[in-house]
Amino acid sequence: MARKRIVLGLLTTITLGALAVIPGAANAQDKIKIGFLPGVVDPFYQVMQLGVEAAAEDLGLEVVTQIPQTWGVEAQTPILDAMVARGDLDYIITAPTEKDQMVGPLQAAVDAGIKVITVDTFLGDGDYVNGPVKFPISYIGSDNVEGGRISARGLAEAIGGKGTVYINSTNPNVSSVQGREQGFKEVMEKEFPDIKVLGPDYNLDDPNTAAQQTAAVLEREQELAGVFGTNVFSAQGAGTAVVNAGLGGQVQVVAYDATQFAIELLNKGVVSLVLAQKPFDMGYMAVQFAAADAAGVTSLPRRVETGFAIIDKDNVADPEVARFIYQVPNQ
Ligand code: T6T
Repeated sequence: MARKRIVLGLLTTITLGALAVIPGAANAQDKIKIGFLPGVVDPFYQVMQLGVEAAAEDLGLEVVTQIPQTWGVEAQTPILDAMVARGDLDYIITAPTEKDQMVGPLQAAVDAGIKVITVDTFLGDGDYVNGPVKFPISYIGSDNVEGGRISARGLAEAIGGKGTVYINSTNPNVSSVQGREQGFKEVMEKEFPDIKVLGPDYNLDDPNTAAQQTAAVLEREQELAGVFGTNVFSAQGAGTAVVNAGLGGQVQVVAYDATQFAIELLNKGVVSLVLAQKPFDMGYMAVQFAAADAAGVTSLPRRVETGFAIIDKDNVADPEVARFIYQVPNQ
């Protein structure tokens, strides 16, 4: 964390430095106020919030955070509209919970003079230069298609390259998990002809539904060899179902998102691979981008891929890896 803070601190100094040399910029920056609207309450976004707050502290900025209790356009849009209606926000950092249906509400924010930065999930096809949606300043998040590919190779290795596997996912038309499903299927099709892929089923971000869906597949597919849980709640439910069926260690599970729960299942041999995203980085850089944009910086990258830490039983104890486990205060 300390070394990371130094690097990010350096970027902050540069940003502040830039502010100092641009006439009147200091005032503009003092004035910017940022809204943070993630997708839902979960350990991933809680770590992202730590990044947002760390950057806001380093840059002396005010951030207003509102977190939907459930995932979806119905929960996120009214909160967004209320944020816009405040009239005092200059930027909104958000994870759109649906890549098409959130275009309208966020365009309305832009029409009201608020600039948008998307983190973790994107709008349209995520290409803000040549794609159908161009108004967000940037997408800062994982390359989720690549994350899906990594997950497929990890599961294929864990099951010996043959057998039937199942994808449990959260919601349709959400750029993040959709990318993971796409990358996973692509690799299984191209690289592992002896592996049959079932699913995805959508658990609507509910771990209990994920557990029920996975239990039903375990019942139906007696030869099932592996499960891919595409996010925190999918992996939590899938892992729970495998344990409840007494198949821990037999049916391999790959978990996207490095929660404490996923790591516990890794240490118990139920989960064979955990993909840690970098939500702290996403949150920290998004605030920096807002400050830089306010300072007049016009060359911000329109897409930033934050990478992964790939965690397995051999490296989970290595501090350079364990640092990416989602540590949420008071948890
Ligand atoms: O996997 C993350 C995030 O990347 C995804 O967009 C939604 O689910 C999580 O927040 C985990 O619950």
